[in-house]
Formats: sequence, C-alpha cells, structure tokens
Amino acid sequence: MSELPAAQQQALAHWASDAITAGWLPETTLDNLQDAVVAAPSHLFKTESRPLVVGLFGGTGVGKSTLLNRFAGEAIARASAERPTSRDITVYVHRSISVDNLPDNFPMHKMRTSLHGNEHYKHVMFIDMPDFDSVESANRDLVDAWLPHLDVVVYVVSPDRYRDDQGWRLLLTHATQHAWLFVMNHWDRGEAQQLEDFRSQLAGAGLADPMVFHTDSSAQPLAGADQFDALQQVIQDTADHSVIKKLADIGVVARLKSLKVLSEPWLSNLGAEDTFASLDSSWSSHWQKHSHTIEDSMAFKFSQFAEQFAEPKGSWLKRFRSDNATATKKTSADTLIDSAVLSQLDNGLADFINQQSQSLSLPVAAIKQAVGEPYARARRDVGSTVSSHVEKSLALPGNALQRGLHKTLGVLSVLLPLAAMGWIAYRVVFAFAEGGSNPAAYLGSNFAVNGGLLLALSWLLPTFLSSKTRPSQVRAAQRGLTLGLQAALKNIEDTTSSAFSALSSDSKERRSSYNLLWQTLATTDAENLPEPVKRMLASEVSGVSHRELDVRANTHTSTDSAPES
Ligand SMILES: Nc1nc2c(ncn2[C@@H]2O[C@H](COP(=O)(O)OP(=O)(O)OP(=O)(O)O)[C@@H](O)[C@H]2O)c(=O)[nH]1
Ligand SMILES: [Mg+2]
Repeated sequence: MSELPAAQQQALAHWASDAITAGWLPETTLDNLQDAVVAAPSHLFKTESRPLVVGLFGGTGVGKSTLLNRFAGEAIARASAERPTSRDITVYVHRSISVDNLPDNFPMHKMRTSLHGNEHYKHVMFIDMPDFDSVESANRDLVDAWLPHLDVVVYVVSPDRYRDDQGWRLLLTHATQHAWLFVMNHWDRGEAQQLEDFRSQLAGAGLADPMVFHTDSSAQPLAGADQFDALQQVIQDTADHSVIKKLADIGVVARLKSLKVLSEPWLSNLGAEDTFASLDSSWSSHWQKHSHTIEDSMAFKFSQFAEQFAEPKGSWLKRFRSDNATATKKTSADTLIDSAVLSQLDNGLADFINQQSQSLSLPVAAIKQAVGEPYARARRDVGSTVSSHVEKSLALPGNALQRGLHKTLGVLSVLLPLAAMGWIAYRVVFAFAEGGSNPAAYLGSNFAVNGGLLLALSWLLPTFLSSKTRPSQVRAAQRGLTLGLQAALKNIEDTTSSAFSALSSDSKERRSSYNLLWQTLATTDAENLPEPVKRMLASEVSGVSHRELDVRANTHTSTDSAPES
C-alpha cells in the first residue's frame, strides 16, 4: 500500500507528459507533480514490522533538542542558546531497529544516530530535526527531506512563537499527511490564554480537538507546569503495531488525495464535455462567413485572370492540353492563389482558434496541434482545386443547351452548303441532259446567280449563328475560378471540422484514461483508532473514509496488504 502514491505519481506523470506533448497542458505541469509528497515512514525500513516514527518539528530555540534529551533521559542532542543549534538530524532509536533506507539524497554525515535499550521506546523512533525557520537553507532542506517520513509530528512551539507564519503554512500543507501532537514548551514563561489561543488557531488547520501539551523544560521546572509525562504516555500508547499500520494507511490515502487534488485541475484544460459540440457549429459558421469575404475579395482578380485564360493564343485550355501542361498548370495556380490569399486563409483559422480558446478555455496549443496538419493539407490543395475546376469549366463552357445549339449550327454550316451544292449540281447535270433535245432547258445566268446566292446563304447563315452561339470562354474560366475557390474553401471547412471532431475524441479519451487511473477504490478510516490518536488527525484525513478516494489499486496493490475498509 505504501508504494501506491509513488506508482500513482508515475502514472500521472506519464499521462501528463502525453498531454503536454499534445498541447493540452503547460510544460510546467510535471514540476508541480514531482514536488508532491509520495515518500512514507515505511520507506525507511525493510521489514514490515517497524517503529512509530516521531519527529520533533518547530522553529529555532523552541526546545526540540531539549525535549529529545528529556525522552532519552540523557543529553544525546545538543541544546543551547546558540541559534540555530541543530544542523543535523539526531535519531534516537532502539538498538534492535535498523534504519535501512535513508530519504533520497540525504547526506549521511548529516545524521547522528543514538541507539538505546529503553524498552519503553522499543517501538518508537525519535527524530530531532533542525528548525524549519532557519536562516540556513540546508536546515530547511533536511526538514523537507525528513518530514514525509514521520508518522507523528510533534510540533513544538513556545509561548512567544506559536503564531509563526512559516510554521503555520507548513502545518496547513502537511496537515493531512501525519498525525500531530503539539507541545508548548517554555511553559515557565507561558500563560493559559496563549494555550487557548494556540488551540483555536489549530482548529483552523482541521484539528478540532488537538492534543496540546505544555512543558517546562528549564533547569528548574515550576511545580505542576509540565505535562511531559502525559506526552510520553501518548507516544508510547500510539506505538502499537495496528495503530502504526492504520496511520500508515491514512498517510497513503492522504498522499493519494493530494495527488488527486493536484492533478484534477488538469482536466479543465481538456475543455468541458459540451465544449466540442458548439466548437463544430461555430467553426462552420465562422468559416462560411470568412469564405464569403475571400470570394468577394477575389471576384475582381478572377475576372482579370479569366480573360487571360480565354485568350486565343496560349489559352488555358490549349496550354493545359499541351505537352508541358503540368508546368503551365502549376504556374497558373500559384499565380492565382498567392501568398496574400493564403495568409488571408490562415488569419481566418487563427482568429477562430484564438476566439474559441478564450471563450471555451481550451489551450491554443492543443487546437493548433489537432487542426494544424489537416488544415495545411487542405490549404496546399487550394491551387490545384481551383486549376482543375477551371480546366473542367473550359472543357465544357456554357450550358448544355448552348453547347448543343452551337454544335448543331456548326454541323449545319457544313451540311447546308453541301446540300445546296448537291441541288445545284443536280440541276446543272439535269439541264445538260435535257439540253440535247430541248435547248430551252439550258440554265441561264439567273440560275448561276441564284445558285451562288443559295450556296453562300447556306454556309453563311449557320456559320454566323454558330459563332454567335459559341459559349464564352471568359465566362467559363471565371465560373471555373469561382467554383474552384468555393470547393477549396469548403474542403478546408470539412477537413478542419473533422480535425475538431478528432480533438473532441482526444479530449474524451484523455479524460477517461485519467479517470481510469483513479478507478478502483482504496479507502481507509479512522474509526478503529484509539480516541487520542483520532485527536491527532486533521479532519480532512479522518473524513477520507466517507469521501471514498479512488485509486488504481488493481495495478499497484498486488504485493501490498489490502487497505482496511
Ligand atoms: N526557560 C526554558 N528554557 C528552555 C526550555 N526548553 C529549552 N530551553 C532552552 O532553550 C534553548 C534552546 O533549546 P534547544 O533545545 O536547543 O532548541 P531547539 O528547538 O532544538 O533549537 P534549534 O536546534 O536551533 O532548532 C536552550 O538553551 C534550552 O536550554 C524551557 O522549557 N524553558
Ligand atoms: Mg535543536
């Protein structure tokens, strides 16, 4: 069970780095996660049967080392008027116990161990720590390294130093991760009012009925002003195997809860569940509006280009059908869709992303990553889409009726003169045959004139009408350009819209994989603890049993003992 927080921290780190890569979370996310407390008292020992780890914690000069000496009954830690006095960790532990693993990066020369044979403290390991409010940062680092390894924190204050800001902040941050005992030392200078004031202050940290002892550790203690024996008794009573195990479980749940509290806000970066439904429709209406603006701004340019394409020499159609058609087509497309048009397209997308990331609280980086590649692909196709529409339009100019009429008249401009010629030839041959017996049958000059006129008319009329009904190449090119641009813009709309759908699924998958990390329940409660121990717990911890904290117990608890329910 004690390995759960570290495993969960690792799983969360994995989840978070994936989300960082996809742009959902800022780079700094992992730093906060690494700062979370996952170490536990049991990590100090190899064996499961271990002592209760009790640490003396407090500002400089409050009497921590003096109190340890009182527990030990001898001067094992240096206590003096020098500030700060302790620069090392002093461990006071029964000789049957071995501390197998020191906290990570803990310097050995910073620890002094005092072994004893006192049977009263066979199951307690005392740790005297340097002050937390030291001018020496190394002292503070030692406190930080050891604090997670304490089952019970004995928070020592003095009557004039119990309202310390730094201590208060540390207490609030770590309240749920330990059991707490409070000692107002220097009680020879204290007053009942100060004790009451300290108690009510502790209620604000979730300790409604804290165990606060007042001790007078001076050379000549005042009679009745010292509760050291009571403090000693509570510690001895707490050093019971089942209580130690329960406290450890509570500590694990508290650490997991801290990880959950720390990581849950990450989900807000994935956007609310209904965010993506509106994203898709907003995109369509935004892009359609933007498309109209682009089409309007391109209309004049298209009319100019259309004339170029329709020029008889080297027209679009002819150039496209020629051997070097590919090169010609590319150049034309690039000329049409120049960098100004492309950046107009880009601006449309960028505006939308900025608007939406603000109104829907989605990270810009995540949206850009999701739509960037598909959009770029569709953007690359704009030139070729326009080109192919122009090509198609020029191949089939005008409408079907126009083209049919033009074609028919073209055919007639050949057929009618042929028919006229046939008829004239027939009349000439017939008149020539008749002329042998009847000279009047010969055709006169009138026939020659009329025949010529007929021939001319039969050619001229359909040819003239055919040329008049020829569908306009300019209009065809212009239509191709317009339709091509519309198709390309629609393609961008659809492709980007699919990317938004993919973004939505990605968000959903990440959310559910996060929830999966916390799926299986691991709970513990403070119900079976002795009453004094319950008073050492901050309310958040004792409330965990009712709150049900989910943890990925399946994957991590196989070798651990199951938590008590
Ligand atoms: N009058 C009085 N003096 C005390 C009491 N407890 C400790 N002292 C004295 O206060 C001074 C500081 O005590 P330490 O035990 O060194 O204090 P500390 O909390 O360990 O201080 P650091 O190691 O600097 O963090 C010593 O000179 C002690 O003799 C007390 O209850 N009453
Ligand atoms: Mg000290």
